Amino acid sequence: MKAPLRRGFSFYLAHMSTDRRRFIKIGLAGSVAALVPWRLRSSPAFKPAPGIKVLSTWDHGLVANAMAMSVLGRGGDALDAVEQGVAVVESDFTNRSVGLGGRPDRDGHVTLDACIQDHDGRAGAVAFIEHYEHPIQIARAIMERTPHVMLVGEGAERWAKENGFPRKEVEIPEVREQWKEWLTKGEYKPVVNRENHDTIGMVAMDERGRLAGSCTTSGIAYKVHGRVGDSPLIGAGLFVDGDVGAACATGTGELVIRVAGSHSVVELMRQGMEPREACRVVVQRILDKHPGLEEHQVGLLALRKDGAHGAYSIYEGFSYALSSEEGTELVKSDFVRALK
Ligand code: SD4
Repeated sequence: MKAPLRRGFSFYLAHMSTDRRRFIKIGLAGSVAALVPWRLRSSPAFKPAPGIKVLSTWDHGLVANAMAMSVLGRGGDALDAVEQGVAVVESDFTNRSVGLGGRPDRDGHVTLDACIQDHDGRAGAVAFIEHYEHPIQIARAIMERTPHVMLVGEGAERWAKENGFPRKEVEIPEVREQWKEWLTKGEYKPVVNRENHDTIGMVAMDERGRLAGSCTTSGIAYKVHGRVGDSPLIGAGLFVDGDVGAACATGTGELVIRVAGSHSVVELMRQGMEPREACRVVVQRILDKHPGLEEHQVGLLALRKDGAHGAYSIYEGFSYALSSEEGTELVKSDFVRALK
Protein backbone atom coordinates (compact mmCIF):
# COMPACT_ATOMS: atom_id res chain seq x y z
CA MET A 1 0.00 0.00 0.00
CA LYS A 2 1.54 3.25 -1.05
CA ALA A 3 0.18 6.70 -0.39
CA PRO A 4 0.97 9.47 -2.82
CA LEU A 5 2.75 12.50 -1.48
CA ARG A 6 -0.11 14.93 -1.73
CA ARG A 7 1.40 17.64 0.37
CA GLY A 8 4.53 19.60 -0.16
CA PHE A 9 7.68 19.74 1.86
CA SER A 10 6.37 22.18 4.42
CA PHE A 11 3.60 19.79 5.38
CA TYR A 12 5.96 16.91 5.44
CA LEU A 13 8.29 18.64 7.87
CA ALA A 14 6.81 19.26 11.33
CA HIS A 15 5.52 17.93 14.66
CA MET A 16 5.32 17.66 18.51
CA SER A 17 2.98 18.46 21.48
CA THR A 18 2.49 20.93 24.25
CA ASP A 19 0.18 18.87 26.34
CA ARG A 20 2.58 15.96 26.46
CA ARG A 21 5.52 18.22 27.13
CA ARG A 22 4.27 20.21 30.06
CA PHE A 23 6.95 21.08 32.48
CA ILE A 24 7.25 18.51 35.20
CA LYS A 25 9.68 17.99 37.94
CA ILE A 26 10.27 14.43 38.78
CA GLY A 27 12.50 12.81 41.31
CA LEU A 28 13.63 9.45 40.07
CA ALA A 29 13.56 6.92 42.84
CA GLY A 30 16.97 5.74 43.92
CA SER A 31 19.85 7.15 41.96
CA VAL A 32 18.49 10.60 41.20
CA ALA A 33 16.01 11.54 43.86
CA ALA A 34 16.63 15.13 44.86
CA LEU A 35 15.39 18.03 42.81
CA VAL A 36 17.79 20.86 43.06
CA PRO A 37 17.52 24.14 41.20
CA TRP A 38 20.22 24.36 38.64
CA ARG A 39 22.82 27.10 38.56
CA LEU A 40 24.76 27.68 35.40
CA ARG A 41 28.46 27.43 35.76
CA SER A 42 30.74 28.78 33.16
CA SER A 43 34.41 29.31 32.67
CA PRO A 44 36.00 31.16 29.81
CA ALA A 45 38.79 28.63 29.76
CA PHE A 46 36.37 25.73 29.35
CA LYS A 47 38.07 23.82 32.11
CA PRO A 48 36.47 20.43 32.63
CA ALA A 49 33.95 20.76 35.44
CA PRO A 50 34.27 18.42 38.36
CA GLY A 51 31.40 16.02 38.50
CA ILE A 52 29.31 14.00 36.16
CA LYS A 53 26.52 15.37 34.01
CA VAL A 54 23.90 14.04 31.61
CA LEU A 55 21.45 15.96 29.44
CA SER A 56 18.91 14.42 27.10
CA THR A 57 15.90 15.44 25.11
CA TRP A 58 12.25 15.30 26.19
CA ASP A 59 10.49 13.61 29.10
CA HIS A 60 11.83 10.19 28.31
CA GLY A 61 15.24 11.69 29.01
CA LEU A 62 14.46 11.12 32.68
CA VAL A 63 14.64 7.34 32.48
CA ALA A 64 17.51 7.50 30.02
CA ASN A 65 19.42 9.83 32.32
CA ALA A 66 18.82 7.55 35.29
CA MET A 67 20.56 4.73 33.45
CA ALA A 68 23.36 6.97 32.21
CA MET A 69 23.87 8.38 35.71
CA SER A 70 24.10 4.90 37.17
CA VAL A 71 26.93 4.17 34.71
CA LEU A 72 28.71 7.44 35.50
CA GLY A 73 28.08 7.07 39.22
CA ARG A 74 30.12 3.86 39.19
CA GLY A 75 32.99 5.75 37.58
CA GLY A 76 31.98 4.63 34.09
CA ASP A 77 32.81 6.28 30.77
CA ALA A 78 30.66 8.93 29.13
CA LEU A 79 30.54 6.74 26.03
CA ASP A 80 29.05 3.79 27.93
CA ALA A 81 26.64 6.13 29.66
CA VAL A 82 25.22 7.65 26.48
CA GLU A 83 24.91 4.25 24.83
CA GLN A 84 23.18 2.56 27.75
CA GLY A 85 21.07 5.61 28.55
CA VAL A 86 19.32 5.90 25.20
CA ALA A 87 19.07 2.11 24.86
CA VAL A 88 16.47 2.21 27.66
CA VAL A 89 14.22 4.33 25.47
CA GLU A 90 14.87 2.13 22.42
CA SER A 91 13.45 -0.77 24.43
CA ASP A 92 10.30 1.11 25.36
CA PHE A 93 7.89 -0.04 22.67
CA THR A 94 5.31 2.48 23.82
CA ASN A 95 7.53 5.22 22.48
CA ARG A 96 6.33 6.20 19.01
CA SER A 97 9.46 7.94 17.77
CA VAL A 98 12.33 5.81 19.05
CA GLY A 99 13.05 2.14 18.45
CA LEU A 100 10.81 -0.62 17.15
CA GLY A 101 7.72 0.89 18.78
CA GLY A 102 8.07 3.87 16.43
CA ARG A 103 5.68 4.83 13.69
CA PRO A 104 6.39 3.37 10.26
CA ASP A 105 7.24 5.12 7.04
CA ARG A 106 4.50 5.56 4.46
CA ASP A 107 5.11 2.02 3.16
CA GLY A 108 4.64 0.52 6.61
CA HIS A 109 8.29 -0.09 7.51
CA VAL A 110 9.72 1.00 10.86
CA THR A 111 13.18 2.20 9.90
CA LEU A 112 15.63 3.36 12.56
CA ASP A 113 18.51 5.83 12.66
CA ALA A 114 21.17 6.31 15.35
CA CYS A 115 24.65 7.64 15.97
CA ILE A 116 27.21 7.94 18.73
CA GLN A 117 30.38 9.99 19.15
CA ASP A 118 33.10 10.05 21.78
CA HIS A 119 35.33 12.72 23.32
CA ASP A 120 37.97 12.27 20.64
CA GLY A 121 35.52 12.56 17.77
CA ARG A 122 35.37 8.88 16.93
CA ALA A 123 31.92 8.17 15.56
CA GLY A 124 29.59 5.41 14.49
CA ALA A 125 26.20 5.59 12.82
CA VAL A 126 23.50 3.43 11.35
CA ALA A 127 20.55 4.52 9.26
CA PHE A 128 17.49 3.09 7.54
CA ILE A 129 17.78 -0.15 9.47
CA GLU A 130 14.84 -2.43 10.29
CA HIS A 131 14.22 -5.18 12.85
CA TYR A 132 16.93 -4.35 15.37
CA GLU A 133 16.05 -3.25 18.88
CA HIS A 134 19.22 -1.31 19.58
CA PRO A 135 20.51 0.75 16.69
CA ILE A 136 22.65 2.68 19.16
CA GLN A 137 24.60 -0.48 20.00
CA ILE A 138 25.04 -1.21 16.32
CA ALA A 139 26.27 2.35 15.75
CA ARG A 140 28.86 1.91 18.48
CA ALA A 141 29.93 -1.45 17.12
CA ILE A 142 30.36 0.09 13.64
CA MET A 143 32.58 2.72 15.24
CA GLU A 144 34.67 0.15 17.08
CA ARG A 145 34.79 -2.77 14.66
CA THR A 146 34.91 -1.22 11.18
CA PRO A 147 37.02 1.44 9.50
CA HIS A 148 33.78 3.29 8.67
CA VAL A 149 31.44 5.72 10.34
CA MET A 150 28.09 4.78 8.88
CA LEU A 151 26.26 1.78 7.46
CA VAL A 152 22.74 1.95 6.06
CA GLY A 153 19.81 -0.22 5.06
CA GLU A 154 20.23 -3.79 3.96
CA GLY A 155 24.04 -3.64 4.31
CA ALA A 156 23.71 -2.45 7.89
CA GLU A 157 21.21 -5.21 8.68
CA ARG A 158 23.50 -7.86 7.23
CA TRP A 159 26.47 -6.47 9.15
CA ALA A 160 24.45 -6.40 12.37
CA LYS A 161 23.42 -10.01 11.91
CA GLU A 162 26.97 -11.12 11.16
CA ASN A 163 28.12 -9.30 14.27
CA GLY A 164 25.76 -11.08 16.58
CA PHE A 165 22.95 -8.58 17.02
CA PRO A 166 19.62 -10.40 17.34
CA ARG A 167 16.87 -9.56 14.86
CA LYS A 168 13.57 -8.65 16.39
CA GLU A 169 10.06 -8.49 14.95
CA VAL A 170 7.71 -6.16 16.78
CA GLU A 171 4.13 -5.84 15.64
CA ILE A 172 2.00 -3.23 17.39
CA PRO A 173 -1.62 -3.37 16.21
CA GLU A 174 -2.41 0.17 17.32
CA VAL A 175 0.50 1.56 15.29
CA ARG A 176 -0.60 -0.46 12.22
CA GLU A 177 -4.15 0.84 12.55
CA GLN A 178 -3.03 4.43 12.81
CA TRP A 179 -0.82 4.02 9.76
CA LYS A 180 -3.71 2.54 7.76
CA GLU A 181 -5.87 5.41 8.86
CA TRP A 182 -3.20 7.85 7.75
CA LEU A 183 -3.01 6.13 4.37
CA THR A 184 -6.61 6.99 3.62
CA LYS A 185 -5.57 10.62 3.21
CA GLY A 186 -1.80 10.45 3.00
CA GLU A 187 -1.44 13.99 4.25
CA TYR A 188 1.48 15.32 6.21
CA LYS A 189 -0.12 17.59 8.76
CA PRO A 190 1.77 17.13 11.97
CA VAL A 191 1.18 19.28 15.02
CA VAL A 192 4.12 20.99 16.67
CA ASN A 193 5.29 19.00 19.70
CA ARG A 194 2.62 16.36 19.36
CA GLU A 195 3.26 14.09 16.44
CA ASN A 196 6.28 12.28 15.22
CA HIS A 197 8.24 13.31 18.17
CA ASP A 198 10.46 11.87 20.84
CA THR A 199 13.82 11.32 19.28
CA ILE A 200 16.30 10.99 22.09
CA GLY A 201 19.57 12.85 21.92
CA MET A 202 21.91 12.65 24.89
CA VAL A 203 25.17 14.37 25.83
CA ALA A 204 27.19 13.49 28.91
CA MET A 205 30.37 14.14 30.83
CA ASP A 206 32.08 11.57 33.03
CA GLU A 207 34.18 12.10 36.15
CA ARG A 208 37.32 12.45 34.06
CA GLY A 209 35.70 15.32 32.16
CA ARG A 210 35.36 13.26 29.02
CA LEU A 211 32.36 13.92 26.80
CA ALA A 212 30.21 11.72 24.58
CA GLY A 213 26.87 11.89 22.82
CA SER A 214 24.24 9.65 21.27
CA CYS A 215 21.08 10.05 19.26
CA THR A 216 18.46 7.48 18.22
CA THR A 217 15.09 7.67 16.47
CA SER A 218 12.55 6.03 14.23
CA GLY A 219 12.39 9.37 12.46
CA ILE A 220 9.44 11.34 11.24
CA ALA A 221 6.25 9.32 11.02
CA TYR A 222 5.10 8.21 7.56
CA LYS A 223 8.26 9.49 5.93
CA VAL A 224 9.10 8.41 2.40
CA HIS A 225 10.67 4.97 2.41
CA GLY A 226 14.44 5.48 2.44
CA ARG A 227 14.31 8.87 4.11
CA VAL A 228 17.07 9.53 6.63
CA GLY A 229 16.87 12.48 8.99
CA ASP A 230 19.41 14.36 11.04
CA SER A 231 19.58 11.93 13.95
CA PRO A 232 22.22 9.53 12.57
CA LEU A 233 24.26 12.29 10.92
CA ILE A 234 27.33 13.41 12.79
CA GLY A 235 27.26 17.21 12.74
CA ALA A 236 23.49 17.39 12.31
CA GLY A 237 21.72 15.34 15.01
CA LEU A 238 24.86 15.10 17.16
CA PHE A 239 28.33 16.53 17.44
CA VAL A 240 31.00 16.07 20.09
CA ASP A 241 34.37 17.75 20.31
CA GLY A 242 36.11 16.99 23.58
CA ASP A 243 38.02 20.30 23.39
CA VAL A 244 34.83 22.32 23.40
CA GLY A 245 31.57 20.51 24.12
CA ALA A 246 28.73 18.49 22.69
CA ALA A 247 25.35 19.20 21.14
CA CYS A 248 22.36 17.23 19.91
CA ALA A 249 19.14 18.00 18.11
CA THR A 250 15.53 16.97 17.92
CA GLY A 251 12.72 18.04 15.63
CA THR A 252 12.37 18.33 11.89
CA GLY A 253 15.55 16.66 10.72
CA GLU A 254 15.67 18.31 7.32
CA LEU A 255 15.96 21.72 8.95
CA VAL A 256 18.69 20.55 11.29
CA ILE A 257 20.66 19.06 8.42
CA ARG A 258 20.44 22.25 6.37
CA VAL A 259 22.36 24.21 9.00
CA ALA A 260 24.55 21.35 10.27
CA GLY A 261 22.78 22.07 13.56
CA SER A 262 24.81 20.31 16.24
CA HIS A 263 28.14 21.10 14.63
CA SER A 264 27.17 24.75 14.32
CA VAL A 265 26.33 24.90 18.02
CA VAL A 266 29.70 23.40 18.99
CA GLU A 267 31.56 25.77 16.67
CA LEU A 268 29.81 28.79 18.19
CA MET A 269 30.76 27.55 21.64
CA ARG A 270 34.33 27.17 20.42
CA GLN A 271 34.26 30.85 19.53
CA GLY A 272 33.23 31.69 23.09
CA MET A 273 29.46 31.70 22.96
CA GLU A 274 27.47 30.42 25.92
CA PRO A 275 25.68 27.11 25.19
CA ARG A 276 22.18 28.57 25.35
CA GLU A 277 23.14 31.46 23.10
CA ALA A 278 24.81 29.11 20.62
CA CYS A 279 21.59 27.06 20.44
CA ARG A 280 19.52 30.23 20.05
CA VAL A 281 21.68 31.53 17.19
CA VAL A 282 21.35 28.27 15.26
CA VAL A 283 17.59 28.08 15.83
CA GLN A 284 17.31 31.67 14.62
CA ARG A 285 19.42 30.83 11.58
CA ILE A 286 16.96 28.08 10.68
CA LEU A 287 14.08 30.54 10.94
CA ASP A 288 15.84 33.28 8.99
CA LYS A 289 16.96 31.07 6.15
CA HIS A 290 13.85 29.00 5.75
CA PRO A 291 10.75 31.14 6.02
CA GLY A 292 7.31 29.57 6.08
CA LEU A 293 8.13 26.88 8.60
CA GLU A 294 5.31 27.64 11.01
CA GLU A 295 4.59 24.02 11.74
CA HIS A 296 8.11 22.93 12.42
CA GLN A 297 9.81 22.36 15.71
CA VAL A 298 13.55 22.09 16.24
CA GLY A 299 15.20 21.80 19.65
CA LEU A 300 18.93 22.07 20.24
CA LEU A 301 20.70 21.04 23.43
CA ALA A 302 24.32 21.76 24.35
CA LEU A 303 26.82 20.84 27.06
CA ARG A 304 30.10 22.68 27.22
CA LYS A 305 33.27 21.12 28.48
CA ASP A 306 33.17 23.25 31.63
CA GLY A 307 29.74 21.91 32.53
CA ALA A 308 27.77 24.93 31.31
CA HIS A 309 24.73 23.89 29.33
CA GLY A 310 21.73 25.31 27.54
CA ALA A 311 19.00 24.72 25.00
CA TYR A 312 16.78 26.57 22.60
CA SER A 313 13.88 25.63 20.37
CA ILE A 314 11.77 27.17 17.66
CA TYR A 315 8.56 26.52 19.57
CA GLU A 316 7.59 26.48 23.18
CA GLY A 317 7.26 22.97 24.52
CA PHE A 318 10.73 21.49 24.14
CA SER A 319 12.14 20.15 27.39
CA TYR A 320 15.22 18.26 28.43
CA ALA A 321 16.27 16.12 31.35
CA LEU A 322 19.26 17.41 33.26
CA SER A 323 21.16 15.24 35.72
CA SER A 324 24.16 15.83 37.91
CA GLU A 325 25.27 14.53 41.26
CA GLU A 326 22.80 17.03 42.74
CA GLY A 327 19.78 15.38 41.16
CA THR A 328 17.62 15.40 38.07
CA GLU A 329 15.09 17.81 36.74
CA LEU A 330 13.13 18.28 33.58
CA VAL A 331 13.95 21.73 32.26
CA LYS A 332 11.86 23.79 29.89
CA SER A 333 13.86 25.11 26.99
CA ASP A 334 13.73 28.73 25.97
CA PHE A 335 12.10 29.26 22.59
CA VAL A 336 11.47 31.75 19.82
CA ARG A 337 7.75 31.24 19.32
CA ALA A 338 5.10 30.75 21.95
CA LEU A 339 2.30 28.35 21.13
CA LYS A 340 -1.06 30.01 20.76
C1 SD4 B 1 14.10 13.15 12.32
N1 SD4 B 1 14.96 14.52 14.08
O1 SD4 B 1 14.10 12.00 11.89
C2 SD4 B 1 14.19 13.34 13.81
C3 SD4 B 1 12.82 13.38 14.36
C4 SD4 B 1 12.73 13.88 15.75
O2 SD4 B 1 11.74 14.09 17.65
O3 SD4 B 1 13.58 14.48 16.30
N2 SD4 B 1 11.73 13.67 16.41
O4 SD4 B 1 13.98 14.13 11.61
